[in-house]
Amino acid sequence: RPRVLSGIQPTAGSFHLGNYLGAVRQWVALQESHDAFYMVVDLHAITVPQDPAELRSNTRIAAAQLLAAGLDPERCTLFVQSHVPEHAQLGWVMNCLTGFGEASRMTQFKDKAAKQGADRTSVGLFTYPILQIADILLYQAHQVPVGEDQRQHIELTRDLAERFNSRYGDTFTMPAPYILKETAKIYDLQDPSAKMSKSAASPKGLINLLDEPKVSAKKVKSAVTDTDTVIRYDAENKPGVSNLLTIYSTLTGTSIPELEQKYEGKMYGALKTDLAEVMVDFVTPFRDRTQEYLDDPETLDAILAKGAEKARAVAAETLATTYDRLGFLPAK
Ligand code: AQP
Repeated sequence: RPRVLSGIQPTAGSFHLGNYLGAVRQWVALQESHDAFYMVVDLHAITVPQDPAELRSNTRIAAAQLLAAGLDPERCTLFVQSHVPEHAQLGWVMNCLTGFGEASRMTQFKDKAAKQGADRTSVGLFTYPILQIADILLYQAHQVPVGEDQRQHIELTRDLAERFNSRYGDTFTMPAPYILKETAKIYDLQDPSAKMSKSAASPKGLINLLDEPKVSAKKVKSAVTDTDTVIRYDAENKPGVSNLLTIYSTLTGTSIPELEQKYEGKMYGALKTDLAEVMVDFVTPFRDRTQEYLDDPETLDAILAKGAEKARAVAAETLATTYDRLGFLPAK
């Protein structure tokens, strides 16, 4: 079976709809056909300041949400990144192979650093794409299911795999991004030109899966659309309506043409009211299942411990080969 690897940050507590539709949903599907490794990336989380108690709690909440979304520890390997020290170890190696110039071109870093200001930006945030390279290469992943915002990092990962392999001999599998066109980028409900993001300008545009369902329903109902009246998918000219159609279609499995037909001659209000209901039907059981996992932290921690053990077996082997190729003297 081909291998997939992906990760999600435990920073905000709740996942948002963009995380779910852009990434986690694909993770659930891929565990059926792939040898799948999924992790909660706490090492990435500390690239910005975190409260220790909150980070610990949010890490469990993230794992609980992944299970609630449908990850099955019998079908995939679910773990916490810091439980596998090889990530930081290979991360250092990759830091030494990456050019300062090429790291400086990462647009995610530039965007985040611009929001924070130079004085508040850590070197860790600058090098986080390089840690991501290590995350992927450690597992010899063939595919990396992520949202569109991560594409540039996967390209850098490919460059580094190629560089290492040509310099030191074939060591790493060449990974490819796995990005579904339809859900590659879910947009902010208030500003459909921006991606839905936890650091959005206004919380009104962000659907947090663990919010009270009625809060999410209200956000859907007040989504920004346009002054036209036709319910039609046209990402360029009607980004707000198109985003709602994408969300509706993905959550219900109804195709966009079918939805366009269903809402022919109807007002935007009808679409929003129905989608609000769809949203409530989706988040209500999701929240309940997440809470069930959180109510039993021992079982949750045991799942993560078993996952870390499985992940370490693979990661340690890759790291040992890498160290050997680099010419490190083996520890006796
Ligand atoms: N709006 C989105 N549409 C599609 N996919 C998205 N992802 C994030 N936002 C969208 C995908 O979710 C996965 C996990 O992302 P992360 O843990 O890196 O979270 P993040 O990028 O920190 O989430 P935000 O909200 O985008 O954070 P900020 O505001 O800090 O930039 C990834 O696969 C990502 O592509």
